[in-house]
Amino acid sequence: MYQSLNNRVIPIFSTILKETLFDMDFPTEIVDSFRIDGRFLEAKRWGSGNVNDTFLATFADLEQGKRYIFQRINHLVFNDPKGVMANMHRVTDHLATKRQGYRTLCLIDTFNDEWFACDENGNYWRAYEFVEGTKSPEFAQDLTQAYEAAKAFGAFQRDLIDLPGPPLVETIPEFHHTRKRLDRFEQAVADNSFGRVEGVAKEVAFIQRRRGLAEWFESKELSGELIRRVVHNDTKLNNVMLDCDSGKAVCVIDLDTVMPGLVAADFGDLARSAAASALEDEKNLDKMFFRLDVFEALTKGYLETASSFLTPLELESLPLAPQALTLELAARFLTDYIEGDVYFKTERPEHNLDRARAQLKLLLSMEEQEKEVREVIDRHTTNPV
Ligand code: GN1
Ligand code: MG
Repeated sequence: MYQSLNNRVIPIFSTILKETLFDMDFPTEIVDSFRIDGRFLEAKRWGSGNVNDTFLATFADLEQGKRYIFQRINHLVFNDPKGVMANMHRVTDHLATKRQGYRTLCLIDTFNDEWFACDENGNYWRAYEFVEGTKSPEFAQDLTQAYEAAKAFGAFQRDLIDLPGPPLVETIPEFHHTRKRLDRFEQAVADNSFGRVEGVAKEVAFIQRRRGLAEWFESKELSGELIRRVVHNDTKLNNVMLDCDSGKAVCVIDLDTVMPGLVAADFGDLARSAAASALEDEKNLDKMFFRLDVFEALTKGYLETASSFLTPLELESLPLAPQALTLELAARFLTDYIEGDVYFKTERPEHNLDRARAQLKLLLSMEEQEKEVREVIDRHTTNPV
């Protein structure tokens, strides 16, 4: 990568290991493990995920080519890949019984009757049918996309309320525990292992001043006022496939982090991604602000499907949720930058720093519009449709 290791202690996993895994080619023999008819033709890298490796594979079928997604689960991030797949199977099975206008990811099983297969390097792979005729924008290009995606995520939460069986595996414990994420950030700043903190003093201070926001969510969760439900936990706009023609939401994807959590995390992360005016790693900060019109469309969509089950305190948590999730992700990106870029995939030396700065600019814009954000939510709560 961009940094020599210099015998320093590297948190989570080493840069060398990360590089080996992230630069991998598609191991074509893996396709033989899955129950797929037809002859494998080709696979190409797909999507913009920051953690897993995704490939779109084409198979020659009797009628025409058929396409499947193959994905390597990053087991340095998800250290219980079997738990991830067990969750995914339970969730997709349950959603498939609902038939409420959305498709469910269709997992392919292996000849060993498992939902994953391992390659010769010990990587875990899964496969599912590609959702044809759809697209997944990074941020909303029009209000319909925001409305549709939010409605789909609300329906996703609603349809999992009666998921039978024991709680889902926590695939990444305390994933959206913002206060603990900030503690981890403070630790990285204190360690300053790569000497990068001096260059980001302004950003560090900006994050530190906002700790109270994380503490509000923590206190409401500890007191039991905010309840934990099955939520998606990674509700970026690009995790909803939208029909290319009608723009309607077709399928919620990326189910690795579906587990108990707060609805605020889903609503907040969707607003963070969909209502941003620019890409997550935009370098020109003048281009990055929070779009209130998009936020209104997604609030309308989310409350259409979620207002039937949300508690009064969950509703009260919604206005601050976008800020909390944006603060959390900014802190995660900056932590990764300070620790030498070991978690998120990076394409350039200061990629994580650019991402952190873009998120902080977005957060500032959310803060400036907090009053309007509250008015939008009030309007759609008292007058949901
Ligand atoms: C990661 O890889 P992707 O895009 O699905 C991250 C999310 C972040 C997101 C930011 C497991 O998701 O939490 O919000 O990047 N996923 C994990 O783009 O850390
Ligand atoms: Mg994800």
